[in-house]
Amino acid sequence: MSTISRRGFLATSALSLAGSRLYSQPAAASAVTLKISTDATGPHMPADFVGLSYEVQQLTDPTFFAASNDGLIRQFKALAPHGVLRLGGNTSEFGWWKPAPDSAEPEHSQLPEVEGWPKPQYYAVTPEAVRNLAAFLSATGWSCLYGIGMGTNTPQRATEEAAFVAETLGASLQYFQIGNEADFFGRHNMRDPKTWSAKTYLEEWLSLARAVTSRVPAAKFGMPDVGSEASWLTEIADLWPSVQNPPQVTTLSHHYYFGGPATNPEVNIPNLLKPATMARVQHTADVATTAANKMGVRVRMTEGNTCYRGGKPGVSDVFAAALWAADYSLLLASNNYSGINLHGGTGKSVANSVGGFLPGDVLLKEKGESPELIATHPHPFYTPIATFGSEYLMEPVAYGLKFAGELSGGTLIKGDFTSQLQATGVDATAYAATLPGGQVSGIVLNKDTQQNAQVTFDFGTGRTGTVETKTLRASALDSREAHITSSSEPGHLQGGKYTVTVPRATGVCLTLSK
Ligand code: BDP
Repeated sequence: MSTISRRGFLATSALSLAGSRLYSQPAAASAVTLKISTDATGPHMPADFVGLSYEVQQLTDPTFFAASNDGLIRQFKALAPHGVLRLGGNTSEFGWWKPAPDSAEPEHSQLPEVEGWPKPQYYAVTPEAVRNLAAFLSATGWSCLYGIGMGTNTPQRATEEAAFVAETLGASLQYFQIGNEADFFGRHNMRDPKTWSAKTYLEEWLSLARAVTSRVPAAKFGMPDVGSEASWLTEIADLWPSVQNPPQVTTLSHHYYFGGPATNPEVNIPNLLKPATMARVQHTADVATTAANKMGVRVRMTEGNTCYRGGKPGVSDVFAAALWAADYSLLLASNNYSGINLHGGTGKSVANSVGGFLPGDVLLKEKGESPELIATHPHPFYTPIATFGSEYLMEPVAYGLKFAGELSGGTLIKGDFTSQLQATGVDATAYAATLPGGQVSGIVLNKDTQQNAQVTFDFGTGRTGTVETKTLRASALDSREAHITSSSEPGHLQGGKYTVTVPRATGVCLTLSK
């Protein structure tokens, strides 16, 4: 790490200017009353809703996911007491299972290089890495979605790996995924684009999953883990009734990146936070949940973030990403998703997953930023937990995920809260849930750069109790920090109501005691 202290880092003058412009107008407050009816029960948000996604290649350093990696374990626990670690990414197509130190490396397919896709460099996944992963999961209280390769794998190797992983991870293994973003295999020369489709994918997937199931009868799966084609979920759900002896699929999965790559000017803070962004998320959720309902399973967003190919400095690594992550997570929870995994890891593993370098670094160099300043950014830029030397730090995007996790384990309360808020002209969203302990929590995310929102929660006349408040905030949307602070004193309801002012670019979570 450079000599510039990461936490003491101040935004560059360009960023500070942008920040002051974002906050230059006096704030108006728009007032709204949200009726919180605990009878209006919506989806259950699992206790382990919050998750992270890492490249399978991360396993090539067996000391990373290991019981000895205290710093990383601390960050996982700080993010969520129970979370889900997903291993996958583009690099999962280039790993091979090496059961013993003297196992011979298989012959690999000769693949041409494709921009934005890993160079065809293969690496071994070893029993040591999987054993250490098991200990890491026990130490964190997290479970795992384990990614087995599809692009260059064979049923035999997939089966051997699955058998070892199932036995070693035990109850920490939620399910296997086989293949990452197979909908892009045509584009990436992994398969013949002329014949590759949801149907041919399903046939190939079934041959691998059936092989795994023959060795591990209790094996569960999530699929198809598409990068963009949500229509594959629809097609698979339509084809599923005709599948003979179907493997046990518990989850339909897809990925989501708001935009990309870093050089794309459309990837900016205003676009990330505007209501139309979440309207598109809602559209995909409608497609995905319709397919999942048909199959009697749930949906999980297994890999995503603000900006593909490793993120964009000034968007992915700033407070705006925290508000985005909180809102995105809760919108998916209110659509009955079982969880979300934001992608990240070390700079090297993610750079390898996209062809060897991060476009965000090129962008910073072109802007004339010095190597010392570039080193103060997290690498990859979107990573929820950043690695700085031997230190691990939760980035703003992780604070957003953590904040959304306040409702984990709860039952969401139905209501058109967001529409009501947005009808007043403020870019804010709201969610509410009954928590397992009987408390009621409401979260307001004010993404507006100008207006404060004055929100009255109406819990019903006769309801009494005290209110604890947590705030998700930073000095500006483009600040490289995020904070979650708690109220020092509890508040009180008045006539069953509680009013809170949610300043622009701030999130507030209030929890009413049982
Ligand atoms: C996804 C890949 C992942 C990459 C990520 C990115 O699955 O391996 O790291 O994009 O582009 O499509 O940042």
